[in-house]
Amino acid sequence: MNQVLKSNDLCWCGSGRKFKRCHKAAADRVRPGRVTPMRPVPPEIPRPPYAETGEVERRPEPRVKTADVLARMRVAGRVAAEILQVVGAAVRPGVTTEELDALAHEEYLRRGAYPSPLNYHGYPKSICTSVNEVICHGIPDDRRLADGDIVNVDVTAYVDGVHGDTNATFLVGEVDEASRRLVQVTRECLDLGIAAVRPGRPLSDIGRAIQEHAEAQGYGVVRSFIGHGIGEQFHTDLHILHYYEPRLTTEMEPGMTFTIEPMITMGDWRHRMWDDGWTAVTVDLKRTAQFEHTLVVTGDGADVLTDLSSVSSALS
Ligand code: EYL
Ligand code: CO
Ligand code: CO
Repeated sequence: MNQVLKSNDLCWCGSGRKFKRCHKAAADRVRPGRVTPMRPVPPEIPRPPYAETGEVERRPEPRVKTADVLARMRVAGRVAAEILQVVGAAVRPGVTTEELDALAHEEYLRRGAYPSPLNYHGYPKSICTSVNEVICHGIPDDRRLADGDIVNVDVTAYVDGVHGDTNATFLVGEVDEASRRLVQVTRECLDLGIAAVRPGRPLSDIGRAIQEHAEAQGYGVVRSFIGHGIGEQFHTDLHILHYYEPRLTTEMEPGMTFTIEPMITMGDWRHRMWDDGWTAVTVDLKRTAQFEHTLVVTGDGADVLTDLSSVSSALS
């Protein structure tokens, strides 16, 4: 389509600007594809309450978890991390996001896990796959990943009554330097957010660390989608902002569990929703990346529950 014009050619519109600085993003933009019906989960796999109806009822849930809940969350976190690793290894040019979903679905079932996204508020798939300008909640479909794309894969596993939620952005084939830098800085934003976790400190420390780094690198921080408390429910009322909000004075306490999942943009951080009601894209169609971990606040920092390389996970 747009392959007639190379990135550095003058744009067809007569602006006098290079194609890549003008209409390239619009020509390349991700479009809604064909979505297959929900995949079944065998009855022997325990399901969260919303699995049948798609309706999510919030129940009160302690922010500080019991040792029993925490032990189960370590398992759910590790399962989610393993599935993310398997799916990430399958990312390559030519694969459809639907095929990644099918692979993920199989990997959940193999581990006795229910895919938490499936039928959550009616969401139709077992993972989210968010390509290029898609900020989050992209629905796996028949679009083939193309050389040069970036794709975020978001996995949440429900195991033994608790959820573990993690995501990462993967490079598809040869990716341009600017996008690779976006992905790297986004990973650093998550790491800095985690490093800001400390008992007795306000939750606002997390967003401040993330926003300072992102903006110093010339990037935007998405405001409309946030991290969240997690445990027996996929989302609890604990809100984790990725930008500085001084009114977020809630103190972090040992045993609290939540996700940090910054979405960082090359341009405008504001989003538009596709007509499907799920897929959020950047308003300027510039690329965006995201990384996510589930963690528990410890006596002196954070313990990441969805990190395969962490010592605690290895020993649990
Ligand atoms: C399903 C529900 C609107 C996820 C997360 C999948 C998507 C759009 C309603 C948050 C909210 C994942 O925490 C999440 N990801 O890290 N909804 C989610 N859905 C969905
Ligand atoms: Co997630
Ligand atoms: Co999440």
